Amino acid sequence: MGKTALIIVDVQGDFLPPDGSLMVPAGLLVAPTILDLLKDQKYNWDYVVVSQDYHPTGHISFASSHPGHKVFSDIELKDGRGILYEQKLWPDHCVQGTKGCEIAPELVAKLSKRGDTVKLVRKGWHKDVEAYSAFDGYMTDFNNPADPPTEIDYQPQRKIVQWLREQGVTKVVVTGLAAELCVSHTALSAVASRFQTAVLQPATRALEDRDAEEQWDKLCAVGARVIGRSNRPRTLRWEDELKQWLAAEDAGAWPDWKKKNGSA
Ligand code: VGL
Ligand code: ZN
Repeated sequence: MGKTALIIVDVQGDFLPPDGSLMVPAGLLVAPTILDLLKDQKYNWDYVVVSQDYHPTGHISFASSHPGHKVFSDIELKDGRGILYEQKLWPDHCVQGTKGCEIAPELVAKLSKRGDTVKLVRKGWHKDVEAYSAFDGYMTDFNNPADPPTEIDYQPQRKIVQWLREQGVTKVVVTGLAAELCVSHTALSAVASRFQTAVLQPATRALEDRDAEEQWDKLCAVGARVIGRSNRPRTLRWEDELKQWLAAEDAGAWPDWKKKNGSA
């Protein structure tokens, strides 16, 4: 049986009430649920990966870096890699060294006891590169984090995927903030790297619920599982649904056609 990893995305001051600059309205509900997940022996996480949005001042995603453009507007940009893309402009948030960048202290207290089985991933660290997926960050020690690299990494996913594979991880469960942005992008990366992937909806919250629903549909379409989806009829408590998914030999995250082609 493969190993499991719990991924905790961006549970940081600036995404949390009461005064986060990019506050997820019900964000405070996420940390207690994640703490329960970590405490409960029945889930038995082999590894935990914690992501941290980690921007320098003047980051390309900040509206304040583009005078004349409003917060939450979309703008076409060329990033530090020369890639043209559409950026939604955010208020300044998760600036390195600020309070708003800090991971929720109750999570830090619990996670810091896990030794080598917890890793930190910091993303969006380069001034001119946006990153939503936890797989696009640099991986470091949770208890003794290293400074960011100096050069852009053109294939950041490789190292994280390789590390997870080396540990024997086959299943990942994604939780945290914000549901429709960094959580869903992280889950999409996990599917693309062929991990059996679940999002645990009760352990995420969205900036906009409707946008999250759209992302969950997309994730289901590529073979991920959305556990505990709140607007669907349910026959199982999400705790039991999660337990069953974790126990399944083939949790079916990768589309069936892969198997038919004999390449799974
Ligand atoms: C996020 C917007 C900008 C997130 C990060 O963590 O979901 N959203 N940066
Ligand atoms: Zn950000």
